Amino acid sequence: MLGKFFQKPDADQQNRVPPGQRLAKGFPVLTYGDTPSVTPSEWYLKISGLAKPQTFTWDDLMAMPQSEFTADFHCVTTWSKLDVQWRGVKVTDFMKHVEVDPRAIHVMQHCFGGYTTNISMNDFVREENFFAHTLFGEPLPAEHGGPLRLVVPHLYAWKSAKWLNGLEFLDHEELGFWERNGYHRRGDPWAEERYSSSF
Ligand SMILES: Nc1nc2c(c(=O)[nH]1)N[C@H]1C(S)=C(S)[C@@H](COP(=O)(O)O)O[C@H]1N2
Ligand SMILES: [Mo]
Repeated sequence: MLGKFFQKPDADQQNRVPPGQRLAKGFPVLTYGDTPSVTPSEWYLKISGLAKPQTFTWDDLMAMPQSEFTADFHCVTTWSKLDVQWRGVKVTDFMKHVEVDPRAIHVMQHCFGGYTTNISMNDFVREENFFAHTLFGEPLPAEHGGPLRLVVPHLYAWKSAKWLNGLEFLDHEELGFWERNGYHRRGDPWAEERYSSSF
């Protein structure tokens, strides 16, 4: 049944919907806990762990090259949304400003509100990943992670931290919030990496 909240993919969209996913009509909000309220002037992004310690401000981020992105979004709770339009800073452009120790092979994303999620360096530093501050031409709404979130289109969306405020570089894998609670370490939607095999 599709009903009010889901729609059938068009013929040309079918191969973009991963197995077990349905297309959402709107853009659902998926948050564990409260939505933090953070203004751009209060926002910061702290670099820690195996990298030169630094804290980026909103102005620092805005001074970096700004790009437009169109990306598909896949939540592990089985809804996907195609062609979401964002504006922000490419991870690869941002990382030109960060001095990472070559031993760093994993990254922990930290957020206002305490959420965490882990990602390998290879999955993090990809050409199509970005820090988003604009959604469909409007400032990113608080419930979708404003003022700033990460977007990692090739993994389930729990890897795309909202209200991002820290990147911790690690020489080993640590598990974030959902990963400690049964979600998969990596979360590739095309391989249906939904849950950790030990659960
Ligand atoms: N800080 C934070 N980031 C988060 C979450 C969260 O609860 N807190 N939920 C994740 C999950 S499970 C999904 S599906 C997406 C949802 O993004 P949306 O609410 O913009 O649709 O954000 C991810 N990032
Ligand atoms: Mo999700």
